[in-house]
Amino acid sequence: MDAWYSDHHLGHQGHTEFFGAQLLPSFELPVRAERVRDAYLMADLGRLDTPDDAGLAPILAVHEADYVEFLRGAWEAWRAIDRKHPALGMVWHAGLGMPKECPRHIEGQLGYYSMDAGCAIVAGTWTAAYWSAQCAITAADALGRGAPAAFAICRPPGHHAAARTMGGYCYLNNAAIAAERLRGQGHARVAVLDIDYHHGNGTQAIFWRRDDVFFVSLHADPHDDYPYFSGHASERGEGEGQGATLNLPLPAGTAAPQYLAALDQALDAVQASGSTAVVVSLGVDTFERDPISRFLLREGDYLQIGRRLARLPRPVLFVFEGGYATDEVGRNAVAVLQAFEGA
Ligand code: Q9C
Ligand code: ZN
Repeated sequence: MDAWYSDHHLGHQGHTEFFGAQLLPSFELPVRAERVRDAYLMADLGRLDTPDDAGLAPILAVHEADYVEFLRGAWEAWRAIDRKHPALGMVWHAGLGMPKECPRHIEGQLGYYSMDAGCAIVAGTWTAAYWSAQCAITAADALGRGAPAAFAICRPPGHHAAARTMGGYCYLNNAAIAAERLRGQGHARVAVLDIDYHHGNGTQAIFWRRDDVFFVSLHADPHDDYPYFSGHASERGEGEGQGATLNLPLPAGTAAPQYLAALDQALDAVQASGSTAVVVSLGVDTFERDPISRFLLREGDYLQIGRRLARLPRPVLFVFEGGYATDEVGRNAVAVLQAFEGA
């Protein structure tokens, strides 16, 4: 399968996150995507290309225009206050619902448009997020031209971003944008299978009331881990989307046998959904040595995952999400693709 990658992600670096009360360099580093690209090339799976520029329209098909405008201008606005450090929100409207009025002050806007302090903004953040989304869009278009599978090496990741909210290192929801693009190609039903360690809360929210995109996710039980406020098994979608969301939360310490059993359940659900195209949110932060996660998958387990994913209906678009063990992130992500292709 071919893959898409853009160097523009390199401008999104030097951003920070809180670990308790300590402000640390973010775990979400440029080297992650470089390692995935290198492992992809090493595995000789196909061509690596830079994405086309499909413009803002496919992004605006998922995200609200005011949010996109905010992302584009946030760094410039922040510079009026602080010319040295990343922009980071610190006041939220949690529990109050989306307020009617968007604040004028950039600090207020950062809180208005975010769910947590996991999304610092630096000079290159918008450009990086834009081209990350373009990777997913161009890869989806390759499927539209008949490719059975494709790989979007996206950075920053996307699955925590909702229509008007950033969070958890994510600004634009690459997987949701790709799913929408596949819908536009005439697929009546598209599935998003999210195997990142964390619940894909943004993707779930975007498709919550829709039955044309089936969302299924395997992740750490939100009672115990980020994003805490969604991902429970009881969440099944609403309205038209009732039944089109399926969450399979797993406990800390989950290893391959339990994980693969849940994956089988997810694959059966995708099959039953009648989807004719699938987006896989491919996070490998399920790895035993991932620095922010608590599952225990080993390198060889990613081959097992890939073999099972070969049961998915085609075409399949892999969108890179999380994975923070920088030494192994490339090998683990590409192991999934290799086994998928070889199966
Ligand atoms: N110390 C993805 O994997 N961590 N995002 C919160 C902060 C947020 C992960 C704890 C983790 C977000 C795409
Ligand atoms: Zn994750």
